Parts: sequence; structure tokens; C-alpha cells
Amino acid sequence: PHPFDEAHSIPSFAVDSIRLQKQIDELSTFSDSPAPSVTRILYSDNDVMARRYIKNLMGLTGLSVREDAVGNIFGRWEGSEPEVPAVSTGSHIDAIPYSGKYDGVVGVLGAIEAINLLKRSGFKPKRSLEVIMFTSEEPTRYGISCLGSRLLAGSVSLAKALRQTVVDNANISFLDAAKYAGYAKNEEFSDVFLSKKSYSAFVELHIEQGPILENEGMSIGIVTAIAAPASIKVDFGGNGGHAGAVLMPQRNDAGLAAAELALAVEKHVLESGSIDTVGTVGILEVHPGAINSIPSKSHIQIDTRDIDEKRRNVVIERIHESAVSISKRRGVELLEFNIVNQDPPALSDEFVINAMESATQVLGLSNKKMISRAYHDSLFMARIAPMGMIFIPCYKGYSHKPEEYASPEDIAKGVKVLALTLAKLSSN
Ligand code: HGY
Ligand code: MN
Ligand code: MN
Ligand code: MN
Repeated sequence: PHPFDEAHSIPSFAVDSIRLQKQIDELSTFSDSPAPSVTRILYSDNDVMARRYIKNLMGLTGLSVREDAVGNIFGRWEGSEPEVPAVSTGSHIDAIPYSGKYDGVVGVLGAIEAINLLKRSGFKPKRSLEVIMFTSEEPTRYGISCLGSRLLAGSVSLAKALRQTVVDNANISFLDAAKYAGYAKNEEFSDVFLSKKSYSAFVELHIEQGPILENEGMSIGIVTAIAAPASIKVDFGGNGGHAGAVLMPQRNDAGLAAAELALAVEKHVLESGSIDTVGTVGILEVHPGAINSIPSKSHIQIDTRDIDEKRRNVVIERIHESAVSISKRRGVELLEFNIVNQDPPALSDEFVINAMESATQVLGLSNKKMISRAYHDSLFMARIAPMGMIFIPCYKGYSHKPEEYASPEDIAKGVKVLALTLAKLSSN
């Protein structure tokens, strides 16, 4: 029998759910917003304390811990053949404002528990196993999604931008923020890049962030592909002025231009011809933001995605055309139309899918193949290693809000599938 069978038949092949839930609850206290919400922004004090918490848990699990220049954290369990490519797993712990305590966290704390479970069951990996906590999966502070995993996957343009131009809206540069948190010592981000042979596989455990598994009563989602995300920043400029004294024909209201573009985003998405195309204007700011002052500037950020890359790119072109025509018609200046990222989708690797599927069968868990509409660090890890994702159900599919919830039982099932998948992938 191969270790895959041995591991799960040992009675100790059980998840310590009490301890894992305690860790999820403790980690959620490192937050800039009051419970039950979680806000944990890149390199903030709470982010730094949460990172220490994770490094401590990795140490207690017997993993050797290293961090790279931007704070991707790696916990390694040396295998019997340490020179062959390792198997890795992981996710993120940063949290967008007023969100929940499971997004990303389940895939970091759950991965550490999966290692503990394999150790308790006497499993010995041939390939080393690495748990990764990725820096800044969320775009909150610098508008760059999956910043840590993008770098690991070798983004030269990002490595350059982080050193030179990236600042947050408090005008703090990425470099200064990274140094504040104890990173970026030698200011060289290209040594974060991983070689394509670093890992033989990468697997991420994550809550579904959608209602399908719960609605269909399925325990596990086996992700076959991750949708193609894109984000755009747009600024309009007008003359502003007195809300009473400037008559309507004399106005070029930057706020109304932004509002019209937001509705145009919805229109172009709905006209794409597919339910799989989505578009969101999650940020819409007007300046100066006074009730009796005509907005002289507006700033909007657009998130649009699709599982079909070409269809998504058509939507981006139409949004750009609308921005130009709105600015002409309203006499407003289009100060910036910046496509921050326009990423391709990623496909999961067949061999990894089979390993996850056989793990669910061995455990007798219902499972469903599905697409991830949310993006994840897996989207970029897929560029340097065969990738797979394991989904667990979450309450009503809620995510990116405090009502986000996954039960200890569902989390335990996900951790066991992850543990068995890691056992199989690190034995071959
Ligand atoms: O937005 C996303 O898809 C991810 O949850 N950050
Ligand atoms: Mn077998
Ligand atoms: Mn998220
Ligand atoms: Mn996430």
C-alpha cells in the first residue's frame, strides 16, 4: 500500500478542530475593525502581529520558517529527499476592510493543521512539504491583487514598480511600508522570484465564497479553473465650483461622469452575452466631497472578471470607449484610465485534480468539480507549478463581509482532503 492509504486508516487521522477554531478566532483579533468584522491591511501593526502569530504556529509545528523580501512566509517540513522539488500549500491572511475571518485564513491555519495531522499519523514525506502564507493577496492598500504570489511567479514589472512608483493613498511608498514591517532590507524584489522547478505541485484550501456547495449539499469543491480578473482605475477632472451659483449648462461635473461610467460598466457586463461576466465599482470617490461643491475630481476603481478571457477583454475595451465618450459629452477631462491588471485565467493540473478527487473518495466525501470565480494566489502559483484548489462550503456563500462563516466540521473535511492530497503528492 502507498502512504496515501496508510495515512487515513490510522485512527489519529483526525483534525484537532477545537484548537484550529481557537486559532481562527485568535487570529481574527488582529484587526483594525471591531469584531465580528476583520480588517487586516498589508504591513499594518495588526498585519505584523498576525504574521508573528503564524510564524509561531509554524515553529510549534516543527516547520523551518523563512521569509522573503516582501514577507511571503514559508514553513518547510524537510522530506527524505530534500533535493527534489517540494510540494507546497498555502493561502493569505490579509483581510479587506470590514470582512470576515475565514477568507484565506482557512488555507493557512488549515494547512498547518494538515501538517500536524500527517505528523500525528506517522506519515513521512519523500518530497519536502512547504506551507506558504502569501503577502497581500487583497488589493486593498496598493491596488495590486496577489502581490506576493505575482512576485513569486516572476513579475519583473511588479518588482520594478514596487521599488520605484507604488504608493498608497496616504502617499506611503511600498518600500517604506515594507521596511516598517521589517522587510525589503536590500530593496531588491527580483530575488523573490521562484524558479519553475521549486515545487512539483501547489494546492490551496479555501472557502468557496459562493453558495453552490452549500445549496447542493456537497462537502468539497474541486476547482478546475480560476476566472480571469482585471482591475481599472479611472480619474475624471472638471472645473468644480459653487453648487448654487454655477448654472447647469456651465457645469462639467466630474462626479456625474463617474456615476455614468459606473452604470456603463454594468451595461457592458450585462451585454457580454454570458452570466459568467461580472463587473463591480467598489470604489467611487468625489473631490472635494462637500454637499455644496460641484465635484472637480472623481476617482473610481472597476473590478471585472470572466471565465472567458476574450469576453472580459471586450468588456474592458467598451468601458474604455464609454469613459472617453462620457468625458467628451460632459466636457470633463479623462485624467487617467489605468488598467492595473488584466490577468489570464488559470487551469488546475490534471494530476493534482486526481489526487484531490481520490482523497475525497478515500474519505467518502461528496465532491463537485467547479470553477473559482474569486481569484486566489493559486492563479499565479499555477504559472510556476501544477496547481489545485480545494473548496469548502461557506454560509450562504457569504464572503468579504463579517457574516462570512464556515463550520468546524466543514473546515475539518477540507483539512483532511488537503492532508491526504499532500500525502499523495509528496510520496510520488
Ligand atoms: O477578490 C477576490 O477574488 C479575492 O477574494 N481577493
Ligand atoms: Mn491506494
Ligand atoms: Mn478575498
Ligand atoms: Mn481569499
